[in-house]
Amino acid sequence: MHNPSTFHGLRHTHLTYSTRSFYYLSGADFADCAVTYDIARDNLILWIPYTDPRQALWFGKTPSPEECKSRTSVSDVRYIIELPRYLRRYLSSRSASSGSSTTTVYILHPSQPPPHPEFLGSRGILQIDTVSLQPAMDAARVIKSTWEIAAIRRANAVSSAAHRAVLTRLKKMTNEREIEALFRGYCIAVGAKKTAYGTIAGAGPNAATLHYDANNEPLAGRQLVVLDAGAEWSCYASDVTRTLPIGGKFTKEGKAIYSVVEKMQESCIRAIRPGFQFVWLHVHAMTIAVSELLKLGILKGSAKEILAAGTGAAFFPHGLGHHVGLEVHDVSGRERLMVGAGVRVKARGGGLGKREMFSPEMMAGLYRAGMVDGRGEGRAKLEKGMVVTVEPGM
Ligand SMILES: [Mn+2]
Repeated sequence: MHNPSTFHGLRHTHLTYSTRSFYYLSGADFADCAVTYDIARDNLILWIPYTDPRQALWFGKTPSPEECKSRTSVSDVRYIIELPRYLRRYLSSRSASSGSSTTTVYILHPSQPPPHPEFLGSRGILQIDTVSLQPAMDAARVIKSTWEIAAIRRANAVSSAAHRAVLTRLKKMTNEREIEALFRGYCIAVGAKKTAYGTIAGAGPNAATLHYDANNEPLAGRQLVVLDAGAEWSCYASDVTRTLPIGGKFTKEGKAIYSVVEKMQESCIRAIRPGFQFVWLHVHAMTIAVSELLKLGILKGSAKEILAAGTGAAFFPHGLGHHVGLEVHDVSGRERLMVGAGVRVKARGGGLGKREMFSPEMMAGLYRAGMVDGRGEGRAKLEKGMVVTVEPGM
């Protein structure tokens, strides 16, 4: 697998998708590397570029093989110029030991073939499989190791502290952009140079746009601000969203809605455990939303009827959560977390990738399908080692 030069590229593209998997396998987050894994010998080798001294004058040094070895758990680190010879030897030894003239090399992406495949091909028949590795990588990435969980916890700790730093300064701020600046400045100052996604600081009606990112409107005359912002630590993401009262105090109405969301969140966090279908938690959150909105008099009628009609989706239209890992919306493994067959909706415009929106029809369908008892089939069950967000909203 090859790590292209644009490691710090856009999220939600194939490019970053595969560079994140590259980091997952190799622990290297700099450009122009390759990684090979010999399954039979359990031999994982990181191939790194040699930095010419003239190049180092401008861009600094890339890590040496010794440095890479000391901070990753790969079997070996070598210069990438030796890779073609390694592959050639590998292919000859494979065809000698298996007695077959065909050897398959699995790569993650068709645009990242091994170097000089035509030359390698002359040693036997080289088959390049570009489809099998991705699902295997996703299945591995969806279950986090203790090291990965520690990195995510660290990212979370930075995000939480940065959120609190915003809260203590909020009364003195006049524009959404000051919130973003303080949040990001705080993260950088403590060593989390990058955020896991574009910071969302939406005041007043802007808070209702799920992926608002302009962050440049005045706070004056507005009651609440939604801050959805998370730091990244060692390439691992965090995702924290809070609603804050701009003047320092909630109004009676603001507090009432805030409390509904808080109740949904706390209850889901209490209920979450391995073996549960995550989508059940979504229905659970919706059930609380409907009963609380009935108490407030915002909805009228019977909870059962409202749930069966899916009306709650008008208030809580997004999915309860997603996997978090090397990407803020991390890979799902074999089954998606929130939706089963036939209930997948793409965001309008597509620019933000697939977002799981829950229309009233879908919500009603889930409810009718008996998801409320958590035993419905065909949707992803939570497993030990998965890291997911629990983020109801209203
Ligand atoms: Mn999120």
